[in-house]
Amino acid sequence: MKLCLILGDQLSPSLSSLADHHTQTDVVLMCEVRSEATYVKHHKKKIAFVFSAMRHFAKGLSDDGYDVRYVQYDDQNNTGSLIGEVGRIITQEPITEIVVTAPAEHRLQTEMAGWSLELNLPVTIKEDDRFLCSPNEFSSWAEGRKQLRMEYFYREMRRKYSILMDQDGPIGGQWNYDAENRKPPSSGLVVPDTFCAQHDEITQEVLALVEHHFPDHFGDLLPFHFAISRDQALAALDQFIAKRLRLFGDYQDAMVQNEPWMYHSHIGFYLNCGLLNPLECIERAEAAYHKGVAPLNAVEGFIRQVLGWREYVRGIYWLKMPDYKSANFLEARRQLPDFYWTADTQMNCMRQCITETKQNAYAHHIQRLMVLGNFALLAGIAPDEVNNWYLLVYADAYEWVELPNVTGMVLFADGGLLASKPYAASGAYINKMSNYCGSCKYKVSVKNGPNACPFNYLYWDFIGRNDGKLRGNPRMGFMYKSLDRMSDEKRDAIQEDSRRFLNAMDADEKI
Ligand code: FAD
Ligand code: DLZ
Ligand code: SF4
Repeated sequence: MKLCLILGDQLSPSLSSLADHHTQTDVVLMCEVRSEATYVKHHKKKIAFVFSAMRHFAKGLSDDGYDVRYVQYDDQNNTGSLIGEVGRIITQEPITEIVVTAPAEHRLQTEMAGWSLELNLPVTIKEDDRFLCSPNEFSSWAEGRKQLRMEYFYREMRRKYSILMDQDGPIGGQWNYDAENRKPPSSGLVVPDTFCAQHDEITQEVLALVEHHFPDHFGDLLPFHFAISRDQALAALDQFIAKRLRLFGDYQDAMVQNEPWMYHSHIGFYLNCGLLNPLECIERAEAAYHKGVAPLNAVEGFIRQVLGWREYVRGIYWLKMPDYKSANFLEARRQLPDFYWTADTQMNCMRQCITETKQNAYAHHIQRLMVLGNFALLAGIAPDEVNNWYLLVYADAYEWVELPNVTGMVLFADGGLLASKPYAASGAYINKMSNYCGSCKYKVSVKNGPNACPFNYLYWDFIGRNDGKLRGNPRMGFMYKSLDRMSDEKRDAIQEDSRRFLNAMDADEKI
């Protein structure tokens, strides 16, 4: 009798561990365990989402004739860990082999490598073939290359899957339409609502359970509207394609006060736990282009995120772990300020993005990168602290995708493996791409002094502080020329403002 263990982010009917499953003789095990729910203190909405999606998936398997053993979180006999639950079932059933699809996170793969010895049973770990590029394929692509640029990887993937191709070349003649995708928000945008699922009894039970067992976890549990089944996730995808894809490209980088969802797809939650598979999302978007539902800049932009960035960051993760986790090229050591948890800051952009993160377990890419991440980079916050925050606050967060985005893209902590230069920016960028600055206590046009936008002086302080590490970067030459041209008084003012601001932040004063 085989035991197939299915994890909370493996909710796909096509899962490799189910491939040779005999419903008459084999069993499936799924368990809600303390170890997974608390290895970081996940946002309440994320736990509710994963548990509800797991319960719905298990029910679907049972309806299809699988023998599913489902361990609920508050089951009296729940041991609280995956190995504990596997250990418990093998004492009750004549299990001869354990099969599992490779976990997506390194910590769990390492743990599982020891299971066979600990449990005294063969444990087969199958490749996770839900991704479009395997770790081996990525490592062959990376071999011998000086730089691992996403753009070249993405072109290979376009060719491999024949997506948006016109014979050997890209449809429209260009691989990338990003230059058209940087429109600031125009006033009067009417952003369509995001997908809102109704609760059923299973979700109601899970919500009560999360409220009871995780009261001190970050974030608002209600309102809860995530899709929790494959059918609902497909409906969310279709709604994106019909209503938002058309303007996805134009407003991809735009941020608007009290508009958390903008024209993004909000499918990361569903892709990462297996309710959607990446190729079906790509193919539906491509079909929308051919039917004239959405223009090429939008469709190519969306496909680049899923076929390019998503697969690329996973490739980097498996290529570079475990060392990647301790990377700290810029030697950033500061603690994460408390306002990342409370949103209690006078910086309106930060307050907006943190408040929306608390409410929705979601923020879109530019909020994550150019507001929340940019601040952490400029203020020199330690990579461990920043990674912990990102891994727990977003409902789509798993280490394989979170870590390269934070350590590589946001913090430049890998020294430039993923990004060719730090994504550091002053208040001018945030002002251009959002309407946040109009409602801020600070003045984005002021460069120094107590009323100045902190991003302005922190930006130059960051450049000056990291001179030894960044001056040699060819893409930073212009910045260092500008710094060199500054008067001593100007440089002193930047340093003084930054010192005052960061000291106040470290002392937990409201800034
Ligand atoms: P859309 O903007 O609609 O994009 C469509 C899809 O493309 C996403 O669902 C996602 O699957 C993929 N995608 C887009 N950008 C990226 C990227 N940079 N890396 C990987 N996939 C991408 N994404 C996660 O899935 N989990 C994370 O934990 C996560 N952490 C991030 C942390 C930081 C600091 C940054 C800058 C980005 C992070 N991202 C993460 C990438 C991206 O921000 C999210 O995928 C996206 O915001 C999810 O919202 P969406 O589904 O509306 O995406
Ligand atoms: C995210 C998550 C949570 C909150 N809880 C569980 C759980 O109780 N049981 C489970 O099997 N999986 C859970 N998950 C998803 C796992 O953390 C995920 O499978 C690993 O991090 C590997 O990516
Ligand atoms: Fe953010 Fe500065 Fe604009 Fe305020 S002025 S919202 S701190 S960028």
